[in-house]
Amino acid sequence: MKVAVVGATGMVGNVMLRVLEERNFPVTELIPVASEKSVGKTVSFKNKEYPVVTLQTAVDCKPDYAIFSAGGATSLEWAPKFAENGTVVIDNSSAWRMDPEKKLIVPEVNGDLLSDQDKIIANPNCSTIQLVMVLAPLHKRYGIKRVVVSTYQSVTGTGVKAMRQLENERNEEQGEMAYPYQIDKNCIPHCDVFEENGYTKEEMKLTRETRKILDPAISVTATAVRVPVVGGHSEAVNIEFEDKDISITEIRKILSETPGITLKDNTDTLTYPMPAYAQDKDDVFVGRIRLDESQPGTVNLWIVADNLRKGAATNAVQIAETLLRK
Ligand code: 2RA
Repeated sequence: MKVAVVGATGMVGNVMLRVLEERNFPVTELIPVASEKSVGKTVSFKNKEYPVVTLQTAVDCKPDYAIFSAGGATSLEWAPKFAENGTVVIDNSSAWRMDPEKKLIVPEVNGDLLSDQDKIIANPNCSTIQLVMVLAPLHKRYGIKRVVVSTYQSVTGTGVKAMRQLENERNEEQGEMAYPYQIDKNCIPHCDVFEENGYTKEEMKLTRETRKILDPAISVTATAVRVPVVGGHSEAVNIEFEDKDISITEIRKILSETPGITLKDNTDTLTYPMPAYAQDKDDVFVGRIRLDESQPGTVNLWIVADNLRKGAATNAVQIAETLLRK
């Protein structure tokens, strides 16, 4: 398989290369793509050095797959060019997610929708992926009416500049600011840009993408917060079900038996998910499962996942793996 990784030198692109290696995806030729300033550099993959090339060169190579993590503008312009050449594009930007003609896929949730006719496939936003991984099996069993989610998002979701800002602040050094405010010892209720309705794009992604993936009838409202951690995103989730006869024991059983989910839920042993322990892992971790005592048929729970792995790179590679099995 010829595989192009567009954005290969970026934070997510680097993780994509590692995941392709770890999962032994059948890459016979890697085509790393990055910005003009990186052309000519090399990236290491399976103990071999591959030269970084331009987007046009990569299109001309007619790869079997092109996995993008290079921003929406690049994807909107170049994904169709790859697709016209017969390449299957899996895009990690938001460019195609809400396109009614494009599929928005979490393999464990709706991977069965994929077909060999799909040429541009959208990878959901990281905070959406970990959320729907947990909602999907519960929606199937009880029917979900409404979801209220508050996120606690790692600075890695913003990128290298944000990580540098956090490190500089911790070392009491000056440097470029990725955020309008200090991030260390702080929480910033602002991920991405604000929309007319007072929500941020990040918050509306959770609403729009969850409804597209699971069910447009589900009501979703979100608050997305940036926090000074690096291991992954955390989410406090309140789920109101259509079926009011819910059982915490059954919910725990359903989640523990769902592929891709690890249950960490025992307050007697202080067992619950945390981003410092989710880092570099591919599962979605769930705990703090408890009835919402203020409302029948409603549960609270806590979800943590590495936003660079299952939240981006691993999910994208799993989409490619799913297509290989078709
Ligand atoms: C963030 N989910 O965390 C967004 C993009 N990676 O900022």
